[in-house]
Amino acid sequence: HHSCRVLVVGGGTGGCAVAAKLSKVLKKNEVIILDPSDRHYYQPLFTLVGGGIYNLEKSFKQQKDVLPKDALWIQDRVTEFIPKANRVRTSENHEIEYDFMLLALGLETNYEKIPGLLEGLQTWSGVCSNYSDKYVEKTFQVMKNFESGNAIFTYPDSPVKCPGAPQKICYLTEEYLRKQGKRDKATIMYNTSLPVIFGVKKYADALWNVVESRDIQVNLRRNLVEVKPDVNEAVFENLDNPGEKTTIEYSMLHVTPPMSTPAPLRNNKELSNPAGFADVDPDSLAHNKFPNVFAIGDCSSSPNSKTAAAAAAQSVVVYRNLLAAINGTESEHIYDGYASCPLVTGYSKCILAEFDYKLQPLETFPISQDKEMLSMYLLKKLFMPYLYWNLMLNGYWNGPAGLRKLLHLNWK
Ligand code: FAD
Ligand code: UQ1
Repeated sequence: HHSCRVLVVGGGTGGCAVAAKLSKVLKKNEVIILDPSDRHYYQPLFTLVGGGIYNLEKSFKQQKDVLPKDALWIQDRVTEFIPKANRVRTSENHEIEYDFMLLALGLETNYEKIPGLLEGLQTWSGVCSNYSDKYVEKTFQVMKNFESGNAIFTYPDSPVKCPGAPQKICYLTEEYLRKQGKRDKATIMYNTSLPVIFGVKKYADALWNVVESRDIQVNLRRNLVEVKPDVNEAVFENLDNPGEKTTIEYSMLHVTPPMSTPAPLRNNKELSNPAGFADVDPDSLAHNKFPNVFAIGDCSSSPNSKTAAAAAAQSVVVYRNLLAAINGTESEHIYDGYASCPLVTGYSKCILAEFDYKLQPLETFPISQDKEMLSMYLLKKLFMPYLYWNLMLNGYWNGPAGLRKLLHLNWK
C-alpha cells in the first residue's frame, strides 16, 4: 500500500513531462508514476524507422533513465480506478492512494480487432505497421522487397494518435519506389475511413496537390475490415454504404490499426465519457466530475488532434492548474487545442501543420506553412528528437507558443 500527493498514471510523453515539472516543486517521492513499461519510446520516430531512415534503437531509452529522479516509479499497471475513494488498484494487487491524480495512459493499438491482421503482421508477408515497436521495422523490409503490384495504406474507423502518420509512410514509400526504379510497376493507394484527407482545410488542399502530382489514389470512407494473408487480399467496407465490400490484392499493406484508451479507463464510467476518453474540461483539462483529477495526452476527451505536440502545450496548463488545486488557489490557465503534425511528404520534405481546437492554422514560423519544405523535414528528423529527450521529458518544453509570439512580433 502506497500513498502520495500526486499519482501520475502512465509515464509516457504527457505523464513524464508533467511529473518532471511537479517533482521540481514537490518533495521527493510525493509524486508517484505508475507505468509497467521498462522502455520509453519516442513514437514520432516510428515514421522514420518505417521509412528506413533510423534504426529502432534510436526510438527508445530505458524508462528508469527518463523518469524524474525525485519521483517514485512503480513498475506496474492500473487495473481498477476507484475515484470516489481516491485510490487505484494495480495488477500486482497493490493499492495506491492519492490526493491528486493525472491520467496519462495514452491510446492502445487494437490489431486483434481486424481478422487476419495479426497473422499477416507476424508471418512473412507484405503486411506491416509503423504503429508498433513490434512491426515497425518490417515496414522497411516490405518496402525493400516490393517488386510490383498494389501498395495500400490504411486509416481506421477510430480515433488515432498522429492522424497524419498513416499517410506519411505512403509518401515515403512512393519516393522510395521511384528511386528504386519500381514506381511504374506500383499502384499506390491511400484508403481512409475519414471523409477528408486531413482535418484542416489549408493543409488538406496542399496534400491533395501532393497526391495528385505523385499519382497516389485516395479513397475516402474506406475501412479495412479483414486481411487474408494467405492470398494477399485486403477487404474494405464502404462506410457510406455499409455492407458494400471490396477486395483488393496487395503486395504491400501498411495498416494503421483501430485504437482505444486502455480498458481500466475506458470501462470506468465515472472517469470516462461514452467513447472511453477521460472526461475533462477542454479548457482547464480538469476532470468534469472529480476536481482532483486531470488528464493529458491521447487518453483525454479534449477534442484536439492526438499528438506529442498537443501534450507539450497541455503540459504547462495541467501543471499550473494542478499546482493551484494543490495549493488551494484560483487558476485560469486555458489550453487552446494546439496540435502539430509534421506531414513528412518525402525523404527531404515536410509540411508542418499546426492548428487549434477550431481547426484554424496556428503556425509558429512567419511563413505560410502549407509548403513542402526541407527545413521542416530537418526540424522533424534532427531537432524534435533532441527537444523531446532533453527538454520535454525534463519539463522544459511547453510547445512553441512562446517562440511563435517572438517570431511574429515584427508582423504585429
Ligand atoms: P504515451 O506516450 O503513449 O504514454 C502512455 C503510457 O501509459 C505508456 O508509457 C504506457 O505504458 C502507459 N500505460 C498504458 N496502460 C497503462 C496502465 N493500465 N497503467 C499504467 N500505465 C499504463 N506526435 C507528434 O507530435 N508528432 C509526430 O510526428 C508524431 N508522429 C507519430 C507517429 C507514430 C507512428 C505514432 C504511433 C505516434 C506519433 N505521434 C506524433 C503521437 C505521439 O507519440 C503521442 O500523441 C504521444 O506519445 C501521446 O502521449 P501520451 O502521454 O498521451 O501517451
Ligand atoms: C512539438 O512541440 C512536438 O512535441 C514535442 C512534436 O512532437 C514530436 C512535434 O512534432 C512538433 C512539430 C512540435 C512543435 C514544435 C515546433 C518547434 C514547431
